[in-house]
Amino acid sequence: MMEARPAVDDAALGREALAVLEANWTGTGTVPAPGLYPHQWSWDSAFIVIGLARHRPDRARDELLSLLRGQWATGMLPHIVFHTREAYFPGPSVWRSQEHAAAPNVLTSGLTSPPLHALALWWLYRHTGDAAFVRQAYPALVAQHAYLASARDLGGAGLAAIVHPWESGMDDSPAWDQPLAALPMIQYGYRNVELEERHPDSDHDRYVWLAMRYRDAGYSAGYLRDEHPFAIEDPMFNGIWLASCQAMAELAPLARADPTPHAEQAERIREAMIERLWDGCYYARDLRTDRLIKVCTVGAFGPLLDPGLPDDQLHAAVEVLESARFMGATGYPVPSCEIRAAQFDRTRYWRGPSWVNTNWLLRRAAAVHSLDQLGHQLTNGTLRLVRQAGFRECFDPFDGSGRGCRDFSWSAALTLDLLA
Ligand code: 2M8
Repeated sequence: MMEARPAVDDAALGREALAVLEANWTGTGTVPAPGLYPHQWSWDSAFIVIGLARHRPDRARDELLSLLRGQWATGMLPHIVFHTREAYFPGPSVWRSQEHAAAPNVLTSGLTSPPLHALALWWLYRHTGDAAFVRQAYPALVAQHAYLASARDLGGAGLAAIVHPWESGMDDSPAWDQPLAALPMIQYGYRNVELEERHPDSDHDRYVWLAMRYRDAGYSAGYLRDEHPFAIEDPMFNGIWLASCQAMAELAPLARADPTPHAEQAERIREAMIERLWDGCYYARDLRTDRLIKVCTVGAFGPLLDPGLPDDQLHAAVEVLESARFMGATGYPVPSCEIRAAQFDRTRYWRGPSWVNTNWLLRRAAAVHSLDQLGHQLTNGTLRLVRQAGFRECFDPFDGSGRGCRDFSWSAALTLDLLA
């Protein structure tokens, strides 16, 4: 049920958000939340950069640079940069990044995450005009995008494939149920009590098994292409990548570079998503079965971030978003899975609850398409969630009650942006 919280005005909410981010700053980076997530997570950091852009640009710059210290020589930007040796499972002793020639000195995971960083850099530039910082960060992001375009184009059509549910940022999304079920039954018994409300142990064991297979193959791109059993073209991951390519095209002149390759990359992604992921709604494509995974999740709306999305796709996708399958049926925006799906669960993590980060991404999409009413709904609904329940990790989309961690960094950071 909804927790009672004293009413807070905008100024007080902003101060609370900044205080959460200050408390979650370790001196080198911002942890997603105290306790459960004691390291730096990649797309969390990008959202934090976005939220801090207006208020603490110095901290936003440090956050991004700190994350970039974890980049591999291949260009891969890892999904976790570790600040302490263990304290989270799977930690450095599982990933063993230090044994890999391409890995940096700092300990990291071996997987990547949604490439939101160029959009975050663009956002920071937009609010600070700091071209020198763009020049400093730009080469790392060129390398990140080149890695995705080469090592991750496993389908050969111009999209980047994720090779693990963790890479989607939405680990237990119903979209991964089928591909996970096709893996062998694993029983490690790595029980993590805090994760109990999220995914069954059997799924968590499969996550670990998949990560270790990739590790044992030397994090090799050839292995991913030819053998790895989990390879998926996800519309949210690629929609974010496309938006980041467009951001790179705008930033390129500041870095005295040519914008054309970034703009061309964005077009390739747009065309490939329509060709391969569109069927009345965007779906993820399982490259191992070469079939669409026909469950509609909040990930379906990633391509809306593209200002060049053709009208047909734009209108059809917005209709689904506003319908009783998503926002039209819940009191709060936006459930992480369509509510009519058998897998929908309002209490479980990425299987139903609403998240501030995906709401923010959709609000950004509404802004690029001048969908003002949708934008207001997303802004007001999200602010209502945090005002009522605090900076929780996620929220029940029907009654707005908070779920998961408290003092969650991206909920606080993006609230700052929503308040502006
Ligand atoms: C969640 O993912 C981690 C694994 O990376 C976990 O479940 O332990 C996701 O919500 C992901 O999107 C997020 O980046 C991470 C840290 O907030 O937590």
